[in-house]
Amino acid sequence: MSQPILHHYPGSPFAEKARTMLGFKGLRWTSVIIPVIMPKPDVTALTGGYRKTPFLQIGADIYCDTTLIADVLERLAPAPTFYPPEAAGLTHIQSQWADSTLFWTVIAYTFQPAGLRSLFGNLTPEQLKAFIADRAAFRGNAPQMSVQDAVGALGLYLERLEAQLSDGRAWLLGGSASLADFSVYHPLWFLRQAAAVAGILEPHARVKAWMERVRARGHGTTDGMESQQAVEHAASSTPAPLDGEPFLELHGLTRGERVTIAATDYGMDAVEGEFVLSRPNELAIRRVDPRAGEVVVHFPRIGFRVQKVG
Ligand SMILES: N[C@@H](CCC(=O)N[C@@H](CS)C(=O)NCC(=O)O)C(=O)O
Repeated sequence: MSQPILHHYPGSPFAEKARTMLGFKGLRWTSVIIPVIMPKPDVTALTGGYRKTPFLQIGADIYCDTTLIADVLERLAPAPTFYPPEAAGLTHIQSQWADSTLFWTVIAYTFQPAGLRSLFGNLTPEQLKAFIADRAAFRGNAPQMSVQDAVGALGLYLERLEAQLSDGRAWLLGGSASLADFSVYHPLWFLRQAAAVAGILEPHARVKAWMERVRARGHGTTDGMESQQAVEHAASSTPAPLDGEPFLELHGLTRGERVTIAATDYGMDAVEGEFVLSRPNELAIRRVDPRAGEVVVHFPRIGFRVQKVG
């Protein structure tokens, strides 16, 4: 199997989640830096329209969303695990809370004027305008929150995380790291980038020490690649075979039907193709792209909607 390729950009919190997950697994990976805003022609060639950051490529298989990327990395490198038995169930529950509620609370909090200056002070007014217009279109059903509400909520969330660590445990769910650590880490990492408003972390000594433990695991070892090369790599690869895979029939849809798959929260651009994989926690479609050739695009089941075409 070829080395995993992460398509990402440095300032993305979810990309930081993926980078720290790769570091935890001690994996060697290829880094492709993608644009921060649309258009992203090489991204679209590979994903068929999904535009969120990051995504993972293995040959001609494209894995969208960090929840699924975690499962793929777990298959590639089972140890150390993201899913320690002592935290079974809770791992996914806390991770889902952090990737949605905590993430959007941090976004609302950091996007107050002083935070915006820390984060985007280096952009020209035109670049900032383009970024704001891009993200307004991207927002979809994402939760909206005032800065005042976000200040109150974030303060409480940080207190709760501090309480979770109060028995001296090294990781959020016990003595072993789990996926929850990476999901809670990335919004707080982003908060730190907004230096002018990051003081809200200060009273939380255990949270800060825990963040340092996650950071210290690093990002793994990387090689670089241009996005165009990644498209060529997909074109010269064959998707992993899916023969003999059980197909979970929900919504009256069967294997081989033409469907679209789209996120239900935000960045809801639909990807169309032939429905080829339906596992309890994973969906995939096969599509043929003029540049990337035959690719299979995979999504987690939770947070995505499958619809029959026509
Ligand atoms: N549920 C997704 C969320 C990804 C996400 O929201 N990524 C942000 C960047 S942190 C994004 O796509 N922003 C727009 C863009 O990069 O074009 C995941 O877990 O990967």
